[in-house]
Amino acid sequence: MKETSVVTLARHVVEEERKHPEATGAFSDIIHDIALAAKVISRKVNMAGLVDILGRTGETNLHGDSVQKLDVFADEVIFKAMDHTGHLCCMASEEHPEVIPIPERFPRGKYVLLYDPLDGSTNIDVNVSIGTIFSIHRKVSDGDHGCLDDCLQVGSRQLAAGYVVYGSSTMLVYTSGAGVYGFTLDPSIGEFLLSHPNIRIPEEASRTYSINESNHPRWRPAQKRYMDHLKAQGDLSSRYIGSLVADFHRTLLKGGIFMYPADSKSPKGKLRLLYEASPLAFICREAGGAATDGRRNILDLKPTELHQKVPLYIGSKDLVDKAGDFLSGDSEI
Ligand code: AHM
Ligand code: MG
Repeated sequence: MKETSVVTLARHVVEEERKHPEATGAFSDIIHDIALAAKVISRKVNMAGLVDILGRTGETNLHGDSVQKLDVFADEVIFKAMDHTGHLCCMASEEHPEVIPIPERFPRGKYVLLYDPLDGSTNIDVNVSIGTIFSIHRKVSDGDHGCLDDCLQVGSRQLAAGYVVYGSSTMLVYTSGAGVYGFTLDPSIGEFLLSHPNIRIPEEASRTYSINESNHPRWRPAQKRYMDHLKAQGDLSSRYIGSLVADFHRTLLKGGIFMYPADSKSPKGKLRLLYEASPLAFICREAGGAATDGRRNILDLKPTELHQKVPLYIGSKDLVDKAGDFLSGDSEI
């Protein structure tokens, strides 16, 4: 019989897990539950264009229900998909100021989930791609309940990281430290199907640089010089969506560099280390790319607070390294 060429996310994760005889299946369960949450969020995101018909956020819709903001909805969907499984000791979300405990009525496990439920949500109104980002660590604290120490781990200790981009298709991309795999949601059967096996960031292709150039007046001189350098290369196009997941996804598949530098208004940058920079840096490294804050590897930074911000330079290694050459003299990164 002809071998089937369709690989679902569930099959892929189980086959990967079989390579580790010591694995308990917990990790497969976590990915499966994240994928389920992603499908629910995807369906809701696809309805966002009907907002004028069905009711704006803060209003009551046709059915008499109050309409929730999509990022709050996404946050709740992920929490509720993960809270009862017995695999997590706690969670942390960009939407919550503190560590989110697992409700007492559920068992707790040995993993931690950090997530940005709906990144780039200002783009919802204009039908532009948005995303979800996640990061999984092993619990390091003693005791039954997870705590801040479990969340504030250096990025290189991530067990897995991934994102979902709600674009022209919905895609889930993840790594558990053995290659980066992309799955496209087939909405007709409700399954993520392997569409991008073993993603490697291309060396040379249609590469782009990606940055919000309107911040130029606030950049430091070294950043301005690096931008001039990129433009002078002549072989890079400029693209900026304003949704990190979508900008990163393009950079991963096509090559190039995404930057959100520090500037005079945001001396620590805008993006969050734990929910945005660190998981994407882990994926990028696994795909042969790199990520720094201008000087230091993002994956070596020890977080000191949950919502810590960090400048981000991520993408093709040569371009990220070159940014470092320009910025290394800048003592104020
Ligand atoms: P958010 O988490 O509030 O959505 O903000 C993060 C987003 C990223 O998706 C994107 O890269 C960046 O903010 C865009 O910022 P700006 O509008 O300043 O260019
Ligand atoms: Mg975000």
